[in-house]
Amino acid sequence: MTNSAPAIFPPSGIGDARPANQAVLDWVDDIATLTEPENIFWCNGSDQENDFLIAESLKQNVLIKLNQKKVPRSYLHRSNPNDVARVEQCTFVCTPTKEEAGPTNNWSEPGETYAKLRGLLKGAMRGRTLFVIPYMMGPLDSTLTKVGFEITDSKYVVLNMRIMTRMGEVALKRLGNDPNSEWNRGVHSLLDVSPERRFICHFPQDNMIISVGSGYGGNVLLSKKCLALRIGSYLARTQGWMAEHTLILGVESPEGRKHYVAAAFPSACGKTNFAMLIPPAHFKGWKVMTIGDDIGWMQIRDGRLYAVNPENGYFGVLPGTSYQSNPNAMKSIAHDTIYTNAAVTDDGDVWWEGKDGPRPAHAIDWRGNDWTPQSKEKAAHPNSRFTTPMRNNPALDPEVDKGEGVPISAIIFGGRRSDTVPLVYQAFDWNHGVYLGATMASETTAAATGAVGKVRRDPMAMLPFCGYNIGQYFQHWLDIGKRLTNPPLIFNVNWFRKGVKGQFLWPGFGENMRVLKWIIDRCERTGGALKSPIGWLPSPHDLDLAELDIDHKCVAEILGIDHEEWQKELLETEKFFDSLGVVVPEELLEQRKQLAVRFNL
Ligand code: OXD
Ligand code: MN
Repeated sequence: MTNSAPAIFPPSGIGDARPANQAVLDWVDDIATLTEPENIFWCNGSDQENDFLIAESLKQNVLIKLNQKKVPRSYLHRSNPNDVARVEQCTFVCTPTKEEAGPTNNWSEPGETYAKLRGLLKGAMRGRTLFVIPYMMGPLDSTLTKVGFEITDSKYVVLNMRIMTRMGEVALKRLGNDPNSEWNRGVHSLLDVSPERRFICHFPQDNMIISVGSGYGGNVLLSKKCLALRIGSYLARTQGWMAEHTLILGVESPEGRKHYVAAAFPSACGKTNFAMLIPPAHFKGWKVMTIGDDIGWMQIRDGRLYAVNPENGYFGVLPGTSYQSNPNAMKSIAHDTIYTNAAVTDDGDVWWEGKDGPRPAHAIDWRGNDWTPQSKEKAAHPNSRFTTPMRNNPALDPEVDKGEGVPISAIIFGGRRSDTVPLVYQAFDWNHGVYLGATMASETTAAATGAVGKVRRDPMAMLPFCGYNIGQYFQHWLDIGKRLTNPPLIFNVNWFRKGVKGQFLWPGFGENMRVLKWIIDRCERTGGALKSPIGWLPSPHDLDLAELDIDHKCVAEILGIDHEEWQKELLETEKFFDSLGVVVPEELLEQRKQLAVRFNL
């Protein structure tokens, strides 16, 4: 089924959009000679091409038809059950030396790795179609925008890339004919979708990605984690900009004053929900609008940071998404969406745990088996996903295509922490903020294979995505700060703190507007705060809690700092910095020392 990818033969006028750039043609020739496909399909991203690929995918069971009245022009894909999440243990940064990849990346020597991958790719596309996808990351007229080409033998990848990137003619135009222009080479092959032959390899110096053995989005939509973050962060450092795992949202007051904030949370910690937040009734006239839900590319202009969203769609987590948690996401995915590893109800609708309404009495689960509420297994995989165009989002910010980007007033770091970390606090300055980002931690989720719920340090939510040495990455943040005359304020948030009885202390979702409002007040220099050892903390009356049904004790608890917990936290950050070795910049060690002093330790 999804493990095989038989060749398809398009009618003329489809699949023949050869680019003019000789460097691309030569590279495709090389990969085609190696992989020996049945035919080559040059994608142009047109509607006609998309319809053809959907029809073929339905024939070959790569897509499953849904009830078109319930979810128009939407389809389900079931991935191989061994292939449902990002695989960090199979992800490599292949720099000439191990030091360049640094202590947080798996490293493998480029020469040997190319040889191994070429061995795996030899004849890998026999009997299959080789698709060439030209795509562009970033708005049409942005100086940050990058062009990439992905070669793949998966129709699912082509269909998803069309949603997630600006694909086709625009990318070819942007690239032009100069054989020396900068563009990313990405090669993907399903091979036999075997975990033993699954490698996601990045060659930053060559602007090259090779991903084999997987069909899961995060491993194979090479535009996203591979180019926009891993290779992107490498390019960003050498070119003086930033590629970050951040949502970007705009927030407008009833008076029409607008701020943009970027927020870095690890995978499956609510970036999409925050980016699409609908303010509660109490905040009449306030609007939150989305620039992006996962990745921000930022550059300095006039001493400020300006951000663009390089993507064109959302690849979000389904479980827990509902009209209650995220109405804008629900409206976005109501049509023209690809669902991956969701369940299907008897009337052909998609279903996942946490969707509105009662659980269906019967469904077909994500593996294709019968499911009832009595089943032990989940109906949808915990990392089941939607791929949907950003233009479906009713809260899309009007500036989303603006090439120069939007000015960032605040950067927010956040993770899933049951204890220790208060609801929100503000760093004293940029370098302190970099320390907050560098030491942030979060409980792991189903977005990557491995244990769920384990606290791990995830600096700037970039642990799995920083394409070079993490120490140099920290230094890059510090260096950017030196170039900013009007830097964003930096905050840390934690929606997930629990009380003694294990209950969440904060309602989250739309109510996070109250925290966002305090952040905006701080940016406008109107919000009150208390100086604490960890940073500026709101007191309960600095937060607008009107019309919120919350126990005052919970508010005090969620804003509280427990000295014992912070003593432990300081030890953990020391261990973390020690584990990174000599690469941690002196400035961050100093920040840690000062924090200890503020706690009288
Ligand atoms: C994602 C992730 O898919 O971070 O965005 O895993
Ligand atoms: Mn992400």
